[in-house]
Order: sequence, then structure tokens, then C-alpha cells
Amino acid sequence: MKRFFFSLSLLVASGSALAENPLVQTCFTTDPAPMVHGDRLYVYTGHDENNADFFWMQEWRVYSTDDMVNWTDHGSPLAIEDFSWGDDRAWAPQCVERNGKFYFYVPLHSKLTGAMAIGVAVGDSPTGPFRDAIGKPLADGNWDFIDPTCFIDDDGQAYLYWGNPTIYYVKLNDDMVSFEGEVQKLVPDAEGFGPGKEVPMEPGKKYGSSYTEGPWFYKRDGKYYMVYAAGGIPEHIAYSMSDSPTGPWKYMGTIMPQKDETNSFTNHPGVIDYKGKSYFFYHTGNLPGGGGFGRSICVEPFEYNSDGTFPTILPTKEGAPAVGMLDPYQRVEAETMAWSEGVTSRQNAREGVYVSNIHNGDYIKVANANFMSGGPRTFCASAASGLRGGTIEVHMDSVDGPLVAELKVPATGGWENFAYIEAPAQIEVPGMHDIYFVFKGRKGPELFNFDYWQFK
Ligand code: FUB
Repeated sequence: MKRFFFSLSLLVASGSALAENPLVQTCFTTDPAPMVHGDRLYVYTGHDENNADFFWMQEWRVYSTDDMVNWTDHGSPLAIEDFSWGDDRAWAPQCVERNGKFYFYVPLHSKLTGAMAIGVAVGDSPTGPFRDAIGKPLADGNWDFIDPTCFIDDDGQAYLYWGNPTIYYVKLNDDMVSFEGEVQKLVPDAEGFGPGKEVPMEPGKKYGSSYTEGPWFYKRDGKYYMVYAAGGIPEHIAYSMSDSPTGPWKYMGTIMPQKDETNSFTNHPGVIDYKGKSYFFYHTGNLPGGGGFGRSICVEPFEYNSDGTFPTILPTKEGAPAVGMLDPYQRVEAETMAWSEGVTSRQNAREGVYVSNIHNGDYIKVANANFMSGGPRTFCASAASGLRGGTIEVHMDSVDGPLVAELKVPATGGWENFAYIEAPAQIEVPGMHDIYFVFKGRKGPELFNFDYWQFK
């Protein structure tokens, strides 16, 4: 089959795909911490439990993209059980790379002190596996000890900041898992971190500043930025700037105002540049069934003002435009998706992450697939069913758009007995399309699990 490769920039410019917020629909995801490695953007998250009444969080998760619209679920490479000294509250993480190792800083509840602590795990790849790097907390013993943020300065000095509502920091040693001396304490004041509001139930008394939690520390064009959740509950996102990595800090104002329509009393920032554009990550409670303890990560594109300050960034449903496209003639993991309804993901040692909990009428959307000029001829997928299976209908551009293929998934003798199955393509669909995998079968039970797909 002859295929023509058009200029990437031409096709991307003409593509209209947008990241849809929230970015992940298969489970609740919180506290986004972006990191660029190679040509991919990774986002490390927490995971709110279904029907939770507090932040009873048990694991951290990783997602990645190379086009800002299709996100791949890498599962959970780190959880509370990986820290022998921890027992609960897998809160806001950040992962950074140094010398080919990936350092995953996390807050969790410590069995040693009965309070929160900062832990550090290490892995050889951005998706893990990760292991507790030191077998004990990096910093322990204080309810303030949450939400670590790490930045490695141009001179190689790494800084770790954290804290709610006090800010703490250390200069990490080159090993990234230890530091010399005492933890430094920075009590945020109004000049550095904005005016504090009144303390509820204590008329006339004000908090010392607007800083609340969730710091995100980085440097851009010689200036240091601290972006954070502010204003107490409900939170908005504000920022401060400095000429030095350890302050003094100057309050610079609000980035994302508190909006009732975010349906979450917390918010949490992560800021990064990727493929020449700037992105602001945050979370809302806007997945169906979500709320203050059922949050979901989102992204907005933005441009810094010419003086390096932030514009106001508002939460949207649309998110960020595509900066790339997907090749449907390569194997694509089923857990790579722009949007989905009804399905969740699971992972095992052999397949890694796969799509599960598939019922009649559920679907997955994959955006900006470039079929080029002449195909496809065949649709292939790997799926498993411990019952009677079902059908993957492959539609273009909407759930009831042109039908390209109908792939019958048989009973494979087990929910993890994956079989490779092919179906002929019924029509040609040259050019750029959004692909919809619409799942059909008996109404009621789970139909099958879905590991990967490819067109030929
Ligand atoms: O996700 C648990 C906690 O909620 C985080 O540590 C805070 O930043 C807030 O988002």
C-alpha cells in the first residue's frame, strides 16, 4: 500500500483536535506534576478513590503524551505499599530526572510519627518501576510536610520545597536523596505571598499570607517562580517570583481564579514548556461523579507576558490544541486515548496497562490519526474475554460516523488470555480522522479487555 507522508507542520496546523478536559476519564487523577523527557510529556498524579469522603489516596499514577490530545495511561508505578514506613495519603507528587535516574518525591502519612512526611523513590525510566530510595522518610514529623516540588538549577544545585501552610526547603545533595543540615522554614508573609484572608470563626484575625499548599518551583529566563494553591479553601492559584532560588519572594498575583464551576475546593498547579509552548496543569472535580474528593487533571495552553509574568488562565472544557498526530499504522496501546466513556484500566505484569470494564455502548476516542493517502486494509487488535466477547466497531470522527471495521472478539478462555484478531477494513479513510472504538455486545456484563490495536 502506498502512503504519502505530508509535512507534519501542515497537517498539525490544519488539525482541529483539542485536549479535552479532564484529561483522564478512566479514574480520578489529582495534583498534576508535568515532566518532559525525550519527546514525551509525562504527568505524575495522585488518585482519588471512588466515593471518597477525604483524600484517602493509595497510589500515584503516570500518564504521557506526545501530541497533547492523546494520553497514554502508564498505570501506577508507585504506591503507599512501596514505603515500609508509610500507611496512607498518597498526596501531591513530583518526578524529576537527573543523570538518567528518575526521582519521585511524594508526601505520605508516616507510621513513624503519625504525621505527614516526604518520601523519595527512584527508578530507571519515567514510568518506573520505582522503589523507595532510602528506606525512610527524607523529611518527617510534621502535618505541614506535603506537596514536594523539586528543581535543579543551572549550577547543578537541586532544591526541594514543600509545605502547607508554612513553606520549607532544603538544598538536596547531588545524590538527590539526602541533604545537609536543617530543613529551612520560610513563614510566608503578605509581601512575598499575597495578603491572607480572615481566619474563619476568629473575627479580626488574618492568615499571614495567601500561600496555602501545592508549590511548583522552577526557573525561566533567569527568574525563579513559585506557583501555588492560595487563599485557603476554596483555593485559587497564585504565584511569586524571585531573583534567587531561596528568595526573597515577591507576590505577583492570581493565575487561575477560584471558580465554582471547577467543582473542587482544592486546586494544584504544574507548569511546563513542551514543544515550544507553555502549559498550565491543574485539577477540577468535573468528571461525572467527581467533586472535592474526586478530582481530575486538566491542562490549558498559555503564553507568558513579555515581562515574564503570567496571564490570567481560566479553566476550560477544551484544553490544549494538538501539537502532533497519531500514526494508526503503528501499534497503539488501547489505553492511549483522547476521551472515553464507561471504561477503566487495569495492569498486570505481562501486558502492562490495558483497557477493562468494557460494556455495551462504551467507547474510546483517539484523536488526530493520520491515515495518509491510501488505507487502511485491515484492523487488528489484541483483546481477551472470559465470557462471550463482543464487537469493536471502528467509526471515524464520531461514535456513529462512517464504519471502517467490525472486529469480533471471541471468548478467549480468560480475561487475561489476550488474542490477536483481525478484521477487514470496509472503506478507505484517507487523511486525518478521530477514531472511535465503540464496544458492542450483550447488555449488562463486561464484554472483554482490550490491550492494543493497529491498522494495516
Ligand atoms: O491531593 C491531596 C492534597 O490535596 C494535595 O496534597 C494538596 O495539594 C491538595 O490538592
